[in-house]
Amino acid sequence: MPKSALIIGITGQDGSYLSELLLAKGYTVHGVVRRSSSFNTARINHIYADPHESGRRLLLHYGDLTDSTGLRRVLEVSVPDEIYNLGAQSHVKVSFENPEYTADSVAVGTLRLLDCMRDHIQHTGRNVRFYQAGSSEMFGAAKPPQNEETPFYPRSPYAVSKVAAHWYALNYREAYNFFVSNGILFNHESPRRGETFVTRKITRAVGRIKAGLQKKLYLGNLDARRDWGFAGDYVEAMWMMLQHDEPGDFVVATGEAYSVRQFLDEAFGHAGLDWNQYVEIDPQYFRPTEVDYLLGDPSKARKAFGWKPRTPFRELVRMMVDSDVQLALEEKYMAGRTAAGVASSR
Ligand code: NAP
Ligand code: F7E
Repeated sequence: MPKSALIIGITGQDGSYLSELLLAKGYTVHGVVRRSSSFNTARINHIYADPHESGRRLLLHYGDLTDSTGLRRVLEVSVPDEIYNLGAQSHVKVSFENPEYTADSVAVGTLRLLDCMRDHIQHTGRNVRFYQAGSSEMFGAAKPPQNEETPFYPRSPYAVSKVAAHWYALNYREAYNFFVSNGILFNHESPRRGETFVTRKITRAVGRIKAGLQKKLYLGNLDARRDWGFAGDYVEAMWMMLQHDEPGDFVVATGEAYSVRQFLDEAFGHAGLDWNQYVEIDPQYFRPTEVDYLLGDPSKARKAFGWKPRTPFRELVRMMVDSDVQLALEEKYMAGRTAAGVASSR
């Protein structure tokens, strides 16, 4: 029987890659989309099929992690074999501005979803597996390298909320013997990464500076070090975790860390530019409490189900720069067409 999956956070970076992966494996994919006054489905438009078409395997439902009634309804309608909870207010700096909403969607939202699943399993007797999107931010100030045994030391409302979600998930595994796995994923990026995360902010700027659309790039702490991988590789680990014999907690990382400064070297260098001429420091991008150094040890995931990263740092940066150089050229072309349209209408 083909499987069915429910993805909360399907419109995000990871949701889009995971949907592609599951559709390619023959799954029917249900996704939860938030109601928004503007379109928020840009990352999944290429796999979306109109509801009037027959044989669709991607189905979208309105819902929100802050609304348990809606989540319950989506679960009953979609009847999934696997649930992937990727939904979150996922920006660390924003979580200092909106801590309460971050806790509500990330921590309590996970609890709501787990409890909907509990009722669903108990009244249907079905087996449902649950993936929780945990984060290396949970390690925060803990000394690198970090693995599954490293104690959490969260440094932001986002990270504290992810720690709570991690423990809710673990508690549902132990209390009810459910198949619930926590992925502890280190930073993963792609051309679909949100534009306010540092990697994409940099590669977008490289493209726009090259195209003459931007003069400066304002950043915060350039000394922070991160273990950056490719999102396409990391969604495979999520899926593998739910196919494994036993549920558990697994670190997913590359085992290499680079500073923001090194990311700048690589990204601007690839475009033939010197970042020192364009980058300025703006203190508004500093965080009240920073996470200095994240470096993951993914050996448990490798041993348990054979996952390993495929995309090295350099290739990742180049992929993102190439994509954003192209995007900026399209942006410039469209701006030119609009300007020409305005001139000819006068
Ligand atoms: P992302 O691009 O920010 O996507 C987040 C998704 O969650 C979007 O679909 C968003 O919807 C949705 N969402 C936000 N608030 C919601 C709410 N209240 N109810 C339902 N959905 C909501 O994040 P990502 O990079 O794909 O990451 C996926 C998950 O992994 C997140 O939980 C993130 O915290 C976690 N994570 C990410 C990384 C990383 O490096 N990328 C590392 C570790 C963990 P809209 O499109 O409408 O905003
Ligand atoms: O920051 C520094 C910043 O926002 C990385 C999320 O996906 O990964 C992500 O969280 C570093 C930090 O990612 C700017 O201070 C400097 O040290 O790209 P980021 P993050 O905070 O690591 C984890 C694993 C998640 O789970 C999260 O959901 O870069 N930095 N200057 C800057 N960061 C930003 N955003 N903007 C700057 O201008």
